[in-house]
Amino acid sequence: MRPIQIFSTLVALLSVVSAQQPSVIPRKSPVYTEEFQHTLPIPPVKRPLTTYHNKKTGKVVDFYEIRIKSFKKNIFKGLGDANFVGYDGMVPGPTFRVPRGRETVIRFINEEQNAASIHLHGSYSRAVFDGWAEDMIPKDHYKDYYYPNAQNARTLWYHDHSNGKTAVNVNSGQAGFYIIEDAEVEQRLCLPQGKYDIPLMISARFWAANGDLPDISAPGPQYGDTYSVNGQISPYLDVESRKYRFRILNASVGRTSNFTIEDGKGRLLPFHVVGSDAGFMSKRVETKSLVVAPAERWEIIVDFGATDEKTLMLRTAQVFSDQRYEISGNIMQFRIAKSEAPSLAVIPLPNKLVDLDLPKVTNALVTKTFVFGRTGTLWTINGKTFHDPKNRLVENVPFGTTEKWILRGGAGWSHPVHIHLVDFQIIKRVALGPTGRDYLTEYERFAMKDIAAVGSEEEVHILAKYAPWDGLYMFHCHNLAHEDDNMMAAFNVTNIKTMGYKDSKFSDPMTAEFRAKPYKGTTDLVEVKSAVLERYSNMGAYEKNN
Ligand SMILES: [Cu+2]
Repeated sequence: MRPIQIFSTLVALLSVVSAQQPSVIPRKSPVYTEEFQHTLPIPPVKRPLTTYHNKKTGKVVDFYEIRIKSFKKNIFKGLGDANFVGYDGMVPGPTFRVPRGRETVIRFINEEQNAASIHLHGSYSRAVFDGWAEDMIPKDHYKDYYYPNAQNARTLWYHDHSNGKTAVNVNSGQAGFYIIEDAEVEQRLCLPQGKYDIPLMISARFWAANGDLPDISAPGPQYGDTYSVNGQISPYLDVESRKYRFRILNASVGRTSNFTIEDGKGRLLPFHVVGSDAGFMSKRVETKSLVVAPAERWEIIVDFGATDEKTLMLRTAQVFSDQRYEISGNIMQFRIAKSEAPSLAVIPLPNKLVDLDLPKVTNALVTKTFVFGRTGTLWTINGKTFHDPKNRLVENVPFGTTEKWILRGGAGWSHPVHIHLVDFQIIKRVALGPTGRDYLTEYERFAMKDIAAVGSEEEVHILAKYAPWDGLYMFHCHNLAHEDDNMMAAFNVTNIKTMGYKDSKFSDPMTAEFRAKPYKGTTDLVEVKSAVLERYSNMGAYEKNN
């Protein structure tokens, strides 16, 4: 290598280091003085209020009701209470655990000033039930969301998706887990169940000096400097010396994390990644670190029987070019006690897990490129914004076809890109500059996804089949500050022959029949069962014949 080459290589290497290690910004939030003094909260499991059995189709529909309401909670000892708005007045909201194949109707009642829209992230819901940003529930109104739950077992989450206010509403607590379970598959894989299967909603937030949530409605970066897990800052969790299944969700407004599990001497405990956004992976992947971008879900198996340590720490490191604050990298402490059931810990995980439903390219492959960039003062997709109704529909996709989409980011920012309706396969990541990665992580290679982590100076290539319904859907950056300001667009899955819809009833998200209605103050469960659930379950929304 000639001296000039060595020099330029050195410059390139240094620029990678400096780009990945932006200067440290002082903390904005108060110091948390009760680290590892509070146990990890586990959100309660939501129970249905009534159930409808459809004699004609054999389908079962469970009915639930959730109220969006404000509540106060003290977060910082010695400071004032924080004002949250959460599902059923808690953060995270209650957890849904739904057996695969049982349909649900969930009535969301909004008691608050901010209008709400609810997206069940990870579900192929019809467009009218998908949480279209303008299909909002005003104060004292309700909307019934009808979900199919026919997809393979997976960890979904429900969260606010309202127009321009998603960051504020999610940050103030509007997020919860929704799990589709498949007992047969989970037993075959010998995965930890019951109290050994724990959802972890991890959020990085800012807090105001008075202990409240700050107003984050103004445009600008919102990376947060203080982590909470299931709503608790720096919790601890008592575990037994055996295997656990953790369903990790990054519910942060903007920050990507890189998780490790460390002992007191900085040694990393290896763990297995078994599930992703779209359920189980094709094989388990052993790793010592896990990058989780906003809205991504990764399921891991941690064997606390594989260490002699009494405590371990879930830690995070800085990733991408996210603004770097003085962050305590210590997120949660595990305190390990001898197992009550040591025999379970010795059952090995199978290497092969499930067959993925990979998109097949049967048509001449259409490739489309989307640039996630900056236009003037706005975040845009190919220069377009969601707030511009005339131009926000950027693609028509013929129903049932497979397309390759190239998601291209710029320098200095990361964009976790979410495409509604579909699961996709990430086939390639290209580095566009010195800060970009040119590889897929090992766990991305064996997973189906609904979030693609596009880092600084990266291009991510994905393959998806646009099915099983037609309709108008959103795709956007899931850094919610970018999404609100205005990095979101729409695509239209259409009938091949007419480029229109076979039936627009479920395909136009603003269809009047399904919009929010005034809430009278009580719900008549007899009427719900005899009329509402019967009507939904007979309207054919989820019959795969179009
Ligand atoms: Cu973004």
